[in-house]
Amino acid sequence: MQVLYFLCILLTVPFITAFIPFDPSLACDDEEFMCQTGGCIPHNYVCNGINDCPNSEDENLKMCESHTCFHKEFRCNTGRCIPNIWLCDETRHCPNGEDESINMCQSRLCSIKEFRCITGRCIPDYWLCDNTKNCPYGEDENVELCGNRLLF
Ligand SMILES: [Ca+2]
Ligand SMILES: [Ca+2]
Repeated sequence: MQVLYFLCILLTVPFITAFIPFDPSLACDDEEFMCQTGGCIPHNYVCNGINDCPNSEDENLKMCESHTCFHKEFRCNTGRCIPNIWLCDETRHCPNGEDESINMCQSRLCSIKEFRCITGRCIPDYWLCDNTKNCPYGEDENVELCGNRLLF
C-alpha cells in the first residue's frame, strides 16, 4: 500500500509543477540582466561601474571580463555594452570615456543609410530634418540641408 502511495506522489508531482502558473514578473526581458535576488536591470547597466543589483553581481570583475555585447553595440573596456548610437555624441557613456575617443570618432565611417555628424556620430537618415537636433551641433537640422529637401 505504501509503495502505491509513493508511486502516486511520484507521478503527480511533475503533473502539478507543470500546471503552476508561470509568473512573468520573475523573468527578465532579453535585453535585461537578472540579479541573483531576482530583480531585472537594463542590459547596459551591467559593468558600468555602478552597483545596480543588490549584491552588486552586475559589476563582478570576472563576469565583466567576458561579458559580450549584442550586434549594434559597442563594448567599453570595462565590459559595459552601449548602443552604437551613443558613440561620438559628446557624452561619455563608457566609464573611461572611450566611446568619445577622438581617434575613433575622427576616423569613424557611417553606413549608407546613416548621416555622419561632424563629431563622428552616425544617425539614421530619417532623423534628418525631423525638427529634432540629433547631432551634437545640430547639423542634421541645418537650413541649407533641410531647405533643399523641402522642394522634393
Ligand atoms: Ca557617448
Ligand atoms: Ca533630426
